[in-house]
Amino acid sequence: MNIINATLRKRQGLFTVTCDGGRISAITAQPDLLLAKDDDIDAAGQLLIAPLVEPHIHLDATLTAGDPQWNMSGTLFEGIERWGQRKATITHEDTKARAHTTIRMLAEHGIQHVRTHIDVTDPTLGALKAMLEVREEARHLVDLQIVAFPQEGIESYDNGRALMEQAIELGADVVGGIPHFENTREQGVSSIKFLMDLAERRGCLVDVHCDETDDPHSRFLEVLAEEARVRGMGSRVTASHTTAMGSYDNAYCSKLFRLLKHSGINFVSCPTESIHLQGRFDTFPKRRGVTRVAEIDRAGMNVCFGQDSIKDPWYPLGNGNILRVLDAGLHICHMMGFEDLARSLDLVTDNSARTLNLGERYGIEVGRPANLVILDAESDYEAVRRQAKARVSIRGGQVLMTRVPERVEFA
Ligand code: 17E
Ligand code: FE2
Repeated sequence: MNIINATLRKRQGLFTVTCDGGRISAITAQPDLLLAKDDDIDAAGQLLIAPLVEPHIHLDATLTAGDPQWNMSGTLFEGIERWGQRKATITHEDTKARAHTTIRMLAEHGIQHVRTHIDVTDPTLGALKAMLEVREEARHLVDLQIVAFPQEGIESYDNGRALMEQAIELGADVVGGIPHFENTREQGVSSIKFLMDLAERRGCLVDVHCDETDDPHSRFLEVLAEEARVRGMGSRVTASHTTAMGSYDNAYCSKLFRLLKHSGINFVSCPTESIHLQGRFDTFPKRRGVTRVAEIDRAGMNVCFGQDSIKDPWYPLGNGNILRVLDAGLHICHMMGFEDLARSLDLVTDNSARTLNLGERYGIEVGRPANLVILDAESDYEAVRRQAKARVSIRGGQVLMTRVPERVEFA
């Protein structure tokens, strides 16, 4: 199969990308526009990209907002309390149905790689068991990485350590954490040592909800980064949210950034979620409550954007469209200069793939899996400005989804 007349990011001209046996077999520069023949797919000069990536979403909690009660304060902590009420009633089938519906919403928007945080502070590990089945059942749509996420703490939840170990034993891919929620600073620190030991021992990736608060004294990021540095695990470790960094002063941050760079860890920011949940204890002036995305990026470190929630106890909106989060994130993080806009898709494609350690399983290169998306725009800038839709999504060299563009007719 050939995809003709494709614009590729960061390359000049038009290309034909050829897929064979589920892999990309050739990338050929075209001198001119070609006419489609046989089973060619015509990109018509639009962008052909590696799939969009969702690096951070809670698929166990998705589509539960207001059930049984709405989060009225809009804080992270009320979200955790409301989720606790819903968690008491989840069933295997209910969890699977909501996760499958959400994965279809993601796939519709050209996403084919997903990392999901699943709450394992539950003596039955019910949501995790459901999600392990979903990971297999949804394979034709997305590659799913499951994080064992201790929503109510590792040290401050009964049997928290044992539940984390069991979750990895059952087949979770990534070790999670939530040090800022542990009862004491010491527990936060020991939870990070525990989870890094577990990940190192079991050969797992790490993705910690880290300092998701406006409290400038929440400084677990330095602990996570140092553990990653000493163990040489930086590229396998991710710090999610790190919203407290938006409240750290510059003197501390300048010291912190040196360590962060040495550690080589990755960052995920969820800007729509954080602008909603943070700043809740401020009057005016009100903090943005978002980590220093532009500064992390400009310091040469890896940072990407995630959605976090779709209609759950923490965040009532969301629809699976990661370009909506990119749009909001660029605004919120002051990344609207031309150079940022011109490479903005990095934040939802290549940078996210690096966070997920996808390596050679991702990217438009000969020999890599033929997972490709045609976006209805000719550049990153236009894609984000016009909120371009995925027109065709190809997975393993087969068309997975096509979208008929909407047509507007004036009277
Ligand atoms: N749980 C948490 O601790 N933080 C979040 N942002 C969500 C769930 C969505
Ligand atoms: Fe999260």
